[in-house]
Amino acid sequence: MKGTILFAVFAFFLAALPAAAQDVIGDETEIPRGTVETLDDFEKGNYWIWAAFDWEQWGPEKLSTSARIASTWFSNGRHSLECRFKKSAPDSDHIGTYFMDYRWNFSGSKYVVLDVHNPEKDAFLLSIIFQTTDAWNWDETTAVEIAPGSHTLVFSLANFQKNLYLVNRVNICYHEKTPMNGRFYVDNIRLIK
Ligand SMILES: [Ca+2]
Repeated sequence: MKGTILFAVFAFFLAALPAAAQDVIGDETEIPRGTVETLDDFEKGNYWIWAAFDWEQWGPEKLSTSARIASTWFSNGRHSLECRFKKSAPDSDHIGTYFMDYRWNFSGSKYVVLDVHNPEKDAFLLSIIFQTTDAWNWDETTAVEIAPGSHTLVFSLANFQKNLYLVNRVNICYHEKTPMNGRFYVDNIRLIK
């Protein structure tokens, strides 16, 4: 009887854990302290598109096939971005990207942090690419392996500090590990100063 009650209490605490308790991976193992600025939480519409045939002038076909608002998984509010991808073909690239354009000034930002959910049975890798300055530099973070489940990703921006005054495009970049058709979800992309 005592065991049953203990188990029930334990199960209650497990169920009550907030989304923020999911594992933190990437350049830090804890969410860094600092001023938080939300880049997108997907609650006010969709400003993202996916790299498709129009990117082929820059290289082979990408694996990204759609970027749309979803409510099947989210870490804040009620919505996230669902990014779909297809498995590579012999002549295709092994990445897919999902991007948003604007002219941001992220000067002073030390980290980009986002919540990611992988509903598939296999892992993939994910990085963030800021295309910066009028030269459109390709400022890419180290890719992190995304196992099935939910994670908070922390990427250091230490290598791009001098370019952050002008960010033209933010790319979420999927890197294929096991060829598969699938999807992942992204929510609460924020910058930490
Ligand atoms: Ca959200």
